[in-house]
Amino acid sequence: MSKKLAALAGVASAALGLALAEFIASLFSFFSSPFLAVGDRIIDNVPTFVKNLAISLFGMNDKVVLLLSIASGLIVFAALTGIAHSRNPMLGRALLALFASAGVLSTVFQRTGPDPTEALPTLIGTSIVGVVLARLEYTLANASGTPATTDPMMTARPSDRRRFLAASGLAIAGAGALAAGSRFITGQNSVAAARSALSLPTPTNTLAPIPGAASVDAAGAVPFLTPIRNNGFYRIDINTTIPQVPVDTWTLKISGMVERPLTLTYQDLLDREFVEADITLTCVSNTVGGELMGTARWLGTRLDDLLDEAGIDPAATQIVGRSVDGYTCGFPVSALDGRTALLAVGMNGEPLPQRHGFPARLIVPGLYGYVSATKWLAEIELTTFEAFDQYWVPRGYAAEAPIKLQSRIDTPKGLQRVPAGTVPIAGVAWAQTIGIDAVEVSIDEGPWQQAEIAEQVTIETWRQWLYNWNATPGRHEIEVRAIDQKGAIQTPDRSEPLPDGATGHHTIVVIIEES
Ligand SMILES: Nc1nc2c(c(=O)[nH]1)N[C@H]1C(S)=C(S)[C@@H](COP(=O)(O)O)O[C@H]1N2
Ligand SMILES: [Mo]
Repeated sequence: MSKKLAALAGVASAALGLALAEFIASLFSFFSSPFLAVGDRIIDNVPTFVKNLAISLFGMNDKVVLLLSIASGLIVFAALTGIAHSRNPMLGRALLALFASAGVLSTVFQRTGPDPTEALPTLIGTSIVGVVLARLEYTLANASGTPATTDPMMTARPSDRRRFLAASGLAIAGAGALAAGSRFITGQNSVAAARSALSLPTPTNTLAPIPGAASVDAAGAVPFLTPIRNNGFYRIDINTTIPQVPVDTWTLKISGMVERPLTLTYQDLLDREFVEADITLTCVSNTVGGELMGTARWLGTRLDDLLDEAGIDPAATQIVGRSVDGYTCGFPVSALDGRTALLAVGMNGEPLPQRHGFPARLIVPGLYGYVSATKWLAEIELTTFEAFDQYWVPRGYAAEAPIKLQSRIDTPKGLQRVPAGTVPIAGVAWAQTIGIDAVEVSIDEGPWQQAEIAEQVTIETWRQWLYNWNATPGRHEIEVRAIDQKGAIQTPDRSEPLPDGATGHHTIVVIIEES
């Protein structure tokens, strides 16, 4: 049988089977999408250096790249299965079984624990692949009345070949229709609708708008509050798609080493006292000069008050946040030292966006997101560091991770060409919970010069800085460092984000041209 036609039979049958499995999964909320589950299992099991490489190559498009790679891998695998099946049906079936087991294992073994019923969509889909593949290849091989191993292209009557192509086309069209159907069903997103209908509680401390004096006057400086729109605020999590959490059935458990375990509904939560706070959130994967950070005006209820009501057992050392996506964060009880640790429901004046953890998440100033900022929060468990390792700990990251003293140059950009004269160099510096005292700039490894620093909004946010440089033509190096309010000077020693955050000075090269 022609290799090309056998490959087509493989791809057409796999498309139909996979689309059917996805369609069934979309119909019933207790099934997860097999395709996305494979992505999730890859994310969980990929070595940490590969994850970091993916972030540095593709940034926040890493998930799209992952899903496209899985899709292309599937097409190649389906084509090979079609060819194998036409030569040796047993081999074809073995490959199909391999295909099925990837889907079954990925869906059954979710982060939240194994669930055998999850295998169903994949098993139904794979059976369809098997039947359709055999049927298509039979049409071709049998049309000529010759054994399956000879090439029907040589002997098949044109009408048989046409029948085969029509059947394959039909299978692909059917796959398209099913895929569109499941997209439509998952697109009927009632969570998004419920979110936009919510009205947020009024805080007891309505904050004034960010004062103009908190920002520096330089084109290219970042806005003090990071806009959420157009994915302006970074998103990092372990999910291929954004978890959908309906507010009407959402509850938050407070469990473990507490005197009074609590369960709160969303309404119970809204009935609490709320505060607004400006807090800068930072990802441990942020490289020196990187953009995996942002500042928002969060609306939340204080975590220390809430846990006081539950009554923390004095022997507890770790606060673990558990999420509906199976993710876990963990940070020391001692971090509740008066800083504005929040159970947040609002961000920049709107309900938490779904990608940032709707309906509720944790925000703890001064701790990297991975240990503290649990999105789509489901449970807060009091435990010890001996008893529990959060998600990233077995993957090589530190169990405790305060945000390191850092600074970043936002303008000019590295390798930018700028006319000679006064060039504003500006950026941000941060030492959440301590505060920034000074920022210094060095040109071409010359002496450290004081930058102007903008007003400090709170010690839980970044602080903007500006240095007006009298630039002369040539290639120049600009380096920045920060000094915190305890007098610590930012270290020049370079270290990678793994295991507890990058260090080193942000240094860029610019080309100054004759003006
Ligand atoms: N449920 C859940 N929460 C999570 C994560 C996750 O993968 N799942 N990632 C954490 C990490 S590593 C960071 S840096 C922050 C990022 O929050 P953002 O996406 O809102 O910027 O969320 C944290 N909370
Ligand atoms: Mo992170």
